[in-house]
Amino acid sequence: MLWDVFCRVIDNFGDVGVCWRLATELGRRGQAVRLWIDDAAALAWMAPAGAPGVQVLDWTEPAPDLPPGQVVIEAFGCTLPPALLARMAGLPTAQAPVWINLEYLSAEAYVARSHGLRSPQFSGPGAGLRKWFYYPGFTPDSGGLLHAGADRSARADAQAWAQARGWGSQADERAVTLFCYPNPALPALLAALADRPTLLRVPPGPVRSQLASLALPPGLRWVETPYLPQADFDRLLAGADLNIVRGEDSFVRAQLCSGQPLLWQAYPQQDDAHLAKLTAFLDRYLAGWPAALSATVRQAFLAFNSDAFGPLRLPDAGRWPDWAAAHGQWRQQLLAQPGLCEQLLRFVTDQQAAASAPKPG
Ligand code: TRH
Repeated sequence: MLWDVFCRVIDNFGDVGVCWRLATELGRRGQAVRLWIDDAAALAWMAPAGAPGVQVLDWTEPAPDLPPGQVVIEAFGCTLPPALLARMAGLPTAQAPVWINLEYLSAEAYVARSHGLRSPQFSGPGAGLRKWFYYPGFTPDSGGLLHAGADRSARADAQAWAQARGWGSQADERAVTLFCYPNPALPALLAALADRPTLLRVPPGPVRSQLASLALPPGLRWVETPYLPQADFDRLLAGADLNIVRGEDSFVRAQLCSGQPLLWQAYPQQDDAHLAKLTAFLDRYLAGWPAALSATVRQAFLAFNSDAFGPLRLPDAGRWPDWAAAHGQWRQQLLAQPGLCEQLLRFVTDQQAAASAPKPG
């Protein structure tokens, strides 16, 4: 099938990162994908080699007036070009593309309620069409998670890879990825990490200037990692002892590519909406964890996302194996569920079959 995926970059790299993963995973499954993107700059380092089956196209205004593919994905409600909608609406129902709005990830209860809902269009250039809401999520009643990269790199291979790049940890050091937004809790985090020698691997971003402005506690050191292709970024996560991640895509990769724990800084939203997202995630993630570990980790996540919850502490160094074991069980639980791409393909096939089935009467 031919898929048109539309992506508008709001800020940072999550919009393009998620769309690129989706496109490459579809391509790997034999689908043809046109990825329309309004700002492809980040793909120069995220995807320098491209991917089989994926064509990247400039989403200019007005967008090129081409016949649509069989599936049209509107990532994160980015609003499709009016001319494309008009073309789609002009097709007989059985030939109209399956139009999907791929939503942001959340663990909140509305995801299961809203996943797969239909939105008939009554006005505008797409009048007569229907759009489907597709919600990624952590549970079987959601649209699932993109599994891409989960099996890319075993921990030992990823560690050897980091060593070869000059970012290896020494024998007694633990390795921590630090990919977060500037964060008032950073000094407390560094203090909490200082109970053992620790190497921080820090990708590009404003947190580097914050780090540079702080006096590092003894035993901590940091190295800068460059912008990496997405597959190498996954490797960076796979080889670390703790991944401090942000936004959406690195947050998911830290759960699927690594059996070692994570700490997440949610993308800050107005009215603290991200805190509801965070607590919904923690309720699922920490379910069944030993009580003391769960309480410490919950507190660490909360304090890392809002100074209302400080101070930030981490599990003691001796508890890290338990922390990793509990995280590893969550990871296995996620990997046992069908991935987003597999579910999405089934969803599309079902909608196509329903659209071309003879109508009763
Ligand atoms: O960059 P993010 O903060 O992205 C966002 C966006 O701000 C978006 O608007 C918001 O809606 C969303 O978060 C919730 O964090 P995220 O989602 O982790 O995206 C980072 C992407 O960049 C991810 O796909 C991994 C990729 N990446 C690399 O491939 N190589 C690298 O070296 C680095 C640093 C990142």
